[in-house]
Amino acid sequence: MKLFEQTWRWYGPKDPVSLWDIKQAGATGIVTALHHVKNGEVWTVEEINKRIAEIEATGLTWSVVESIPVHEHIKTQEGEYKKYIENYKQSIRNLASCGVKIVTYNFMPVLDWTRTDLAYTMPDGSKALRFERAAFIAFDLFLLKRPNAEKDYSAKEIEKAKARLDTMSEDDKKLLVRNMIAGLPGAEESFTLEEFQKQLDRYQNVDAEKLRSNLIYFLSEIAPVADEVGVKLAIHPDDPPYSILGLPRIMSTEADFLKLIEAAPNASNGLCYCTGSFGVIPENNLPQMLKNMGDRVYFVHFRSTRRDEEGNFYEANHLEGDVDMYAVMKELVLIQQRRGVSIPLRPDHGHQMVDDLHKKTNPGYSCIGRLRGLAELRGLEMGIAKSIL
Ligand code: DNO
Repeated sequence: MKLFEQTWRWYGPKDPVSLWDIKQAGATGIVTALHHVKNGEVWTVEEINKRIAEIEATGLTWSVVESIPVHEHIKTQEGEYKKYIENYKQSIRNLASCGVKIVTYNFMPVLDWTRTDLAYTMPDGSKALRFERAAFIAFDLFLLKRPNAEKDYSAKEIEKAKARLDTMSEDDKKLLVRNMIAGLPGAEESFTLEEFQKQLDRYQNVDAEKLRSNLIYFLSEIAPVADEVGVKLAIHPDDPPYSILGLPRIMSTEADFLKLIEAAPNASNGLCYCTGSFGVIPENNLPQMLKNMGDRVYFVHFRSTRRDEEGNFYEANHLEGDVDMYAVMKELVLIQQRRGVSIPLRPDHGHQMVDDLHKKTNPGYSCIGRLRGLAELRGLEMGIAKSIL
């Protein structure tokens, strides 16, 4: 019986969650990146091996890279993007030569994931991550003051955002700005408001079509290298999965992903199936997506969100929220048996809870909430697998 490989994201030696904590959570595979290497530079064999030695000293394995960042110039095809693509290829080759064979990346302009609130109090006292649309629009219109931003919203939304702004103290505003642009864990960059607007401006002439063609170009360059050295590439969907701040989005639906496969059918070209990101759009039928794209799923993030009609969502406990975890897990169980492989899966995000409420933790990446998530997910999987296989 093939069960998922239990993995855990670790931010390296500075992560307040230690490798021993992770081992005690029951994970065997580590998901990490060389966060200290500058975006665009080659990951050397020496640095990769150093990280492997740290991980293996605890009896764990470096299973998945999350992520090798894609330099902004590759996304817009400016400046030295060709050099950055060559560096990316070299990093893939170096990782393969050290035995690390799954590489996650994303192609989101400027920002990786985005939330307005990193400590939203749940009824049980734990803290969750949240995206609140009125706060987000207030940020865009009144704090960032993005030129022409008002065109993206209805009069009602603008009014609501104004009212929301009026409830905020100066500290609340500062915190919102920081949450939006200072970089969440794993994000590649952090900015001041001015720098941020400059980054947005770089996309003025890059619409979704252009961004997609830049991604396809990038894939047409790196996928043959990945094929050759046996590395699987796993693109992460957009989070949230729709356009924000006037930026184009190209990886939010099944159709988006299928276009990539059509354009670059290489065996290495695959998906990081993230229920939390895809799950924010009600039209995304998650079990069906897994059914249709299962052969290309090389890495899995499981988490659930609860959305409402206004476009707000918060991150729910792993088995709650809008994602039908039973249905997606069942598909995953079937895919693994069919393919005869254990797919690496990690509990994505978790509530800050229990003792972690008194500690400084990485938003979404505290220990106990993810430990709870992983425990629930492995139990769910075993229950399904033993009853159907
Ligand atoms: C957030 C993560 C993302 C993800 C990247 C992949 O918690 O899922 O930061 O790692 O988008 O490149």
